Order: sequence, then structure tokens, then C-alpha cells
Amino acid sequence: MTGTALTPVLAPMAQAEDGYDLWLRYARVEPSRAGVLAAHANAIVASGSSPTLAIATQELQRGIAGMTGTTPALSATVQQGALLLATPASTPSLPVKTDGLGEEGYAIRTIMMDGKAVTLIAANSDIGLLHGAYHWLRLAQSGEKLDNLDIRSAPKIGLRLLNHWDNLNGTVERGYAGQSIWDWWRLPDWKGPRYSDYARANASIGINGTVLNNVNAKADSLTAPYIAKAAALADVFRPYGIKVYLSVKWTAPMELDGLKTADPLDPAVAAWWKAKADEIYKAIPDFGGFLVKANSEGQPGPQDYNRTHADGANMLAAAVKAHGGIVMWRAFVYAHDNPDDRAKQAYSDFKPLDGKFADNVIVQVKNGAIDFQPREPFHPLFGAMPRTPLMMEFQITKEYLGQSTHLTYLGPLFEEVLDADTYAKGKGSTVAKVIDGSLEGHKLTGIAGVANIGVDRDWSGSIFNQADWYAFGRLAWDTSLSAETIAKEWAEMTFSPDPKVVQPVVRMMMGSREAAVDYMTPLGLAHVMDTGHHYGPGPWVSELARPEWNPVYYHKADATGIGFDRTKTGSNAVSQYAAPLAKLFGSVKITPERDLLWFHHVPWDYRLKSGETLWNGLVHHYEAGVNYVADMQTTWASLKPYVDAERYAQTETFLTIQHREALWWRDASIAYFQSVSQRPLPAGSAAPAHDLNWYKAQKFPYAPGHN
Ligand code: GCV
Repeated sequence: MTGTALTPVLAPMAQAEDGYDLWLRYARVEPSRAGVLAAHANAIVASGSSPTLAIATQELQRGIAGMTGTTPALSATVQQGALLLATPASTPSLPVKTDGLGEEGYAIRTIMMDGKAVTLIAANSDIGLLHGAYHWLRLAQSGEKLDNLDIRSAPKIGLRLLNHWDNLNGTVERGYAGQSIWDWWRLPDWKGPRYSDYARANASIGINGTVLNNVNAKADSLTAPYIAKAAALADVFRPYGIKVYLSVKWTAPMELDGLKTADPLDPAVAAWWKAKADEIYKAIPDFGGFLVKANSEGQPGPQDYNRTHADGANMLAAAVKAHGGIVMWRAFVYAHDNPDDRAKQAYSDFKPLDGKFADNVIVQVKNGAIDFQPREPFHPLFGAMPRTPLMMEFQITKEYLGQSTHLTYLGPLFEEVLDADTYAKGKGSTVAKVIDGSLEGHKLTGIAGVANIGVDRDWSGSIFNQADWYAFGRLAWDTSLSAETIAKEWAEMTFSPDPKVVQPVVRMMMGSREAAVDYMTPLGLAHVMDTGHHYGPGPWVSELARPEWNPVYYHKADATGIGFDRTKTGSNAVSQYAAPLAKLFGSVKITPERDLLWFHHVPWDYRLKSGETLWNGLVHHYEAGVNYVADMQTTWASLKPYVDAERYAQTETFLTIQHREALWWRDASIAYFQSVSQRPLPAGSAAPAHDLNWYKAQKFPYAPGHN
């Protein structure tokens, strides 16, 4: 269908859709494209048999039937136009080499077999075939060509996981898509269809593991009834190539079995964890391992016993080692009694531990040093621990980027971080190379995304939030993909491959994250959102008990200027980066303006590159963000004829909310910062709609996602 402009008449999109089908809609295509699809998949020939292979062939049948109206037969014999799925084990004479594809990769080739043109999906395992089937279906749905295919694809990163911050009572910390999809109460008996649909969606983008419960963990997850519940989910996910993992609470041995201590060097504690691991592996033989948040935000940990994070991680690692399990130990730490810059604390704690972790431990590091802000420079630990595998933690759920209603596509944020150069081993030492292990030769590699999934029919709280889940999976599989390519794929499958739809949708998406940066935290500002729920602006908040809980700690606005001095004259956080970056970030003149106030306290009348003062530039950034949202509203309105009514209306309404809230962010921020800067607004800029006290008085005790 590429190049064939759809018109509303040819493709009446009036049929309402609720978003449940995600990017796997397999919508009916026009007759000429249906002919192309049928010619390239008129039968499916799969050698071997397994639950995974059955899922792959059924998915192909479902997809082709949806798009063409005809279900291709499963056939034992090769015919012209067949789609073949084979591994070297099932087909020793496989005509395509599978070396280098690993256990999860695949090749898709158009070949001649017995004089017949066929499409062969080849892999070393049935999971690889499943991934290949989804790739072929992506091409089919996106209107791509299906002849002369010669594709090879294998992930460089081993662990591609979702982290659910789901609580056992069904709530989701920082969840904006309804309650948890895990029905813990009725598990293990009732396994509703959501579970296999979840696995299917994840397999389609290459995600291969899921941490089921919140990192703010309850010990109860490790009791026998809850292990049985996790095992039931693992059984559903297994044929999709997805393993389960659990977050654990450090004091579980004390809480569950009355041990006197949780000291990692106490043999009784180690023995408890070993027995617990054995119990879990008995129920879930392919259990992935543990995720740990320790000595962070009130969670207990080894430091409570004067032990290090490495002591704790290694003790747990020993418990799962014999089973092939791993431990993901989070580096998200900062302490109330540490007066140092919060942005420096994780590095200070973990850098000295480099080389001290067991070989089945991987340290999980958030993308930035504070906390999933609209923009943060990459975390200085990336590139700073060469002897330790580090995995990335992104947040797919948008705690700080508009939660469920704002259209802020995260692909560009993920891409910006992955492509950032750490200079750890000279130019080109990107964060992507740190986490895929290629920079230091690590075999244990991983990337995690905090899930944005809940029981809402559309899974993610909005249609456009689905793109963030999709983008995470696609980048985890292949960090070299561009956010724009991914947005295009997603839009083609989610709406239509018609360029009249795809181009405007991709344009909206691509600038949307920068727009949120502009109307929330321009020029390197961070953490200026309101307390607790993090919904909406609160730059004035200053009275909370811990300094680093207050926005004033982060922006440091005063009569002289604004921004956090992280240079030598300030906290010297810049020294945690490799020399070229320490130099770049250390100088106000050359620091990229997007990070200016992250690293520098800058006078209000400082001249930006545009020639305007910092104060005027700040105001203009807020306005640019608001204007971008208004433009998205106009663009979306122009797409009304091409999008089904239900999804059109949801996005239209959410953009209205976003515009209102972008204006609120602009006005509240300007009202507050103007009270500090005492500068007039630049010519042409409207005064905030209300006075500062009005903004301060807004309270949201029931905002979602806040524990
Ligand atoms: C799971 C931030 C969030 C918390 C979250 C924490 C973490 O502080 O606001 O809700 O807790 O990060 O990543 O552990």
C-alpha cells in the first residue's frame, strides 16, 4: 500500500476501536494489497512442533486473515508463495545460515525452493521463529514490500525486561492506566486472556522478561501462595519467550520466618535465601532472578548492617547461581543524611564497588542521576564502572511527562540517552555500547522499562502511550533504530500506512517530548513538579523535611539567577563524567543550552545563544511548549476523517487536557519565577492567568499513581 494514498472513501475508518489490539490490529487492507499478501503467504509450512511454533503459525494465520479475509492453510508441502518457518534442528538442510542469530534472532529470506519462490523465516529456536513471524507481520501491516527479502536480526542486549511497579493489592505505583493487570487474588486458578495477550504484545517487540511486582516490595511475594501465582503467570508467558522475575524485600527473612537479622554476611540469612531460591525454582524452573531496591527511599538493605551493596547483591547471587539466575541490583540510591548533591550519590556509592560484584549480578541504573525527568544528562555511572555489567532503567510510564493524558512520545528521550557519548574509552563510547556489553566485553547485558500497563482497555492509559511501550521494546532489541523510524512503524500499524496519516502523526510525536521539556522544565531545569503525585507544577515547594524532596533544591532560583551549580564552584558533579564531558559541562559558555541550568547557576540577564536574556528565553521556552501542543491539536483535527471515532475522540480530548495543563505549567512557573527574578515579561508575552497564590493553592490529593 506504500505510495497508494488512502482516501476516506476507500478506507472508511469509522469503525470504533478501543485500542485493545495495540499495534497488532491486522486491519483489512485494500484488494490490491490483499493480493500481494496472499501471493507471499498463501500457505504456512512449519517444520517441527511446539507451543511456541503453534503461537507463531497461529499469529501469522490471524494476521493474514485479518488483513486479507482469507486464512492461509497450514501445509506440509512447499508451494509457490508459501511462508516457511524452520530451524536447523527441524530442517537439517536449511538453506539459510543461522550463525550469529543466537537463540532469539532470525533471518527472513525470499528463496527458491524446488523451483518455487517462498519466504523462509529461519532461526536457531522456535522463539527466534516467533520473533521472525512478528517481523514479517510488521512488514505486512506497514505496507512494506514482501519480495526479495533478505533480513537478519538479533538483539545485542540479553535481558529486555519490563519492570512492573504493581502492588499485591492491585494498585500500581506511578501507574496511570488503571489497576494492575495481575489479578493476584484469583491467581493461580484464574488465568484470564489478558495474560496471553500481554505476552503476545511483548513478544511482538522482543521483550523477553518481566518483573512482576513493585521494587518497593512486600515480603509476601516470596510466600508459597504468591510463588504459585507467579508460577502460573510464568506458565502462560513461557511459550512466548518471556521469563518472570521478582522484586524482593531485603528483610523478607525476618518478616516471613522470624530471622533475627538480614545481614548478608550472616550464614543463616544466606541459607534462607538459598532455600527460598530453591523453592522458587522448583515452581518456576526458568525463573529469571531477583530485582532489588535496597537502602533507597526507606527500603531496607545491606547498609543497615554496615555491609555494602556488593555484599548484599553477591549473597543473593549465590542463592540463584546454581539455577542460572541473576540479580539486578538497583543503583537508585540517595540518603537523607547525605548532604551531598543528590545527583552525585549513586556514583559515590557504586563507583568504589566496581569489580566487586559476582558474575551473575548486573547493576541497574536509571537513565539520569535524579529521577526520570523530562530531560536529564545521562547517568555518570554509565562508562564509570568498566568491570561491572550495567543495565539501563528507563521509565515508560510517564510519572514526570504528563502521566496518562499528555502526548509526549518517549522515543526521542530513549534515543538521546542511548546515543549519548560517555567518552569512557574515547569518542564513540556511547551509553548503548556500555549496556550492550560491547564497550567492555560483558556477556551479561540488560535494559529495563518501568511498564505503563494497566487494566484500561487500551493497556497504557492512552493510545499514544502505547507508542512508548512499543518504542522501548524496539530499542531494547536494536538500540541503533531511530525514534522516528519506530514512530513511523507504530503509526502505520496503529492507524494506517497511508502517508496522509503517518506523516502528520510522526511529526506530532517527534517534537512532543521537547514540547513537554519546554512547558515543564526548560533549559535544564528538573524536579519542579508538585509534591508526591508529581502531577503539575510546584516550583515554590520548599518546606518538606528532606532538602532533596523540595523543588527549590533543584532550581535554586534567587534574586541573582537560577540553576544548580554542579561545577567546581558548586557540587562538582561534573567531575563524575569523563574529562571531555567534565570540561564541556563545567563551562557555562559551552554547556549545551538544553542542560544549562542542570549544571550552572546562571544570572537572569545572562545572554543565551539567541541573544535574549535567560529570563526572556525561559519565558519563550514555556510558550513554545504550549504552542506546540496547540499545533498538535490542529494537526489531529485534520486527521479526523482517517481515524476511527473512538480513538480520534480520546486523543482529541487528551490534547485539550494537555493544552490546558501546558498553559498551567507555563503560567504557574512564570508566576513563581517572576516573583524571584523581579523581571518584566518579554514584550508580547501574556501575564499568567492567576496570581501566584492561586497556583500554590491547587491541591490534588487523589491524583493517580501515588502510593
Ligand atoms: C518505586 C521515584 C518514584 C517512586 C519510585 C522510585 C524508584 O522516586 O517517585 O515512586 O518507587 O522512583 O524508582 O524506586
